[in-house]
Formats: sequence, C-alpha cells, structure tokens
Amino acid sequence: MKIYFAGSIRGGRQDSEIYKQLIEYLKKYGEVLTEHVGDDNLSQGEINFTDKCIHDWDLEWIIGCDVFIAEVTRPSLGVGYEIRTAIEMNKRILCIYRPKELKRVSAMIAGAPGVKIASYSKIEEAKEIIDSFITQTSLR
Ligand code: 6IA
Repeated sequence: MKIYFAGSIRGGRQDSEIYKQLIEYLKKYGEVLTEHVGDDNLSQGEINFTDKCIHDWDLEWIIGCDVFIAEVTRPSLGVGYEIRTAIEMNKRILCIYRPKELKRVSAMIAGAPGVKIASYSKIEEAKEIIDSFITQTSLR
C-alpha cells in the first residue's frame, strides 16, 4: 500500500515530532511516500529544490497513493491544497487533528465530500483511528 502523509512544512514545523511518529507507525501498512514531512532537520522546506519541483513531485505522489492521511492541527496552505487534490482524484482521505490546539477544522475540509475527519488527544488514539481507517478502506 502506498501512503501519502501530509503535514505542515512552511505552515510551521511545531508538530514535526508527531508527524515523525505517525509516519513510523504508518510504515507497518506499506510505503510512506512523504517521509520527509517528519524530518526534524527540515525546518521550513529550505532545501535546494525549486517550488515547481516540489509541487510536481507531490502531485505525482498523490496520483500514485492508495490512501491519503493528513495531520491538520497546524494549518497549512500546502496541506489544504493537497487535500483538495486528493478529493479530485477520489482518494481515500483521512484528516486527523488535536482539538485542544485546533478548535475546529476549516469547513472547506470538514465539509468536503469523501473526507473522514477524526480528532485525537494522544498519539495512541491517532494510531487507533489510523488502524480502523485503513482496515475499513482495505475492505472496500
Ligand atoms: O504549505 P506547506 O509547506 O506547509 O505545505 C506542506 C505540504 O506540502 C506537505 O504535506 C508536503 O507534502 C508538501 N511540501 C511542502 N514542502 C515540501 C518539500 N520541501 N518537499 C516535499 N513536499 C513538500 C522540500 C523538502 C526536501 C526534503 C525535498
């Protein structure tokens, strides 16, 4: 299974440790195409690739993924754009967030067709949400 994991980069890296843990966990289900999202050394994406390169790679990865999972607590323009792209491609989409830090998810995400939204407090809960999402989508 190919998994696209989305999380904030230029939107702010405060949650990078959480992304890292979720990415490690997701590896038990298959290949995570976007492991760099959890990279501690990736401050805000300042590496020698053009923005067009990054955009085009990510688009290809979204096209190729079987499931799309986003951690949306830290609002990010890029993640919002990716979610919309995944919707247009009819991907299986899960968005998770921590309600203590983000009171409500944007209506443009929460109200979008085909997007499953779930909240969690502890990382263990997020893993359970992921388990049931992947199990259900695998049955489809
Ligand atoms: O607007 P943001 O930068 O917060 O958007 C974050 C989202 O855009 C993530 O889910 C990523 O999939 C994507 N993204 C943003 N910057 C990069 C990037 N920078 N590389 C890949 N995807 C990115 C260069 C990193 C380098 C290790 C290749």
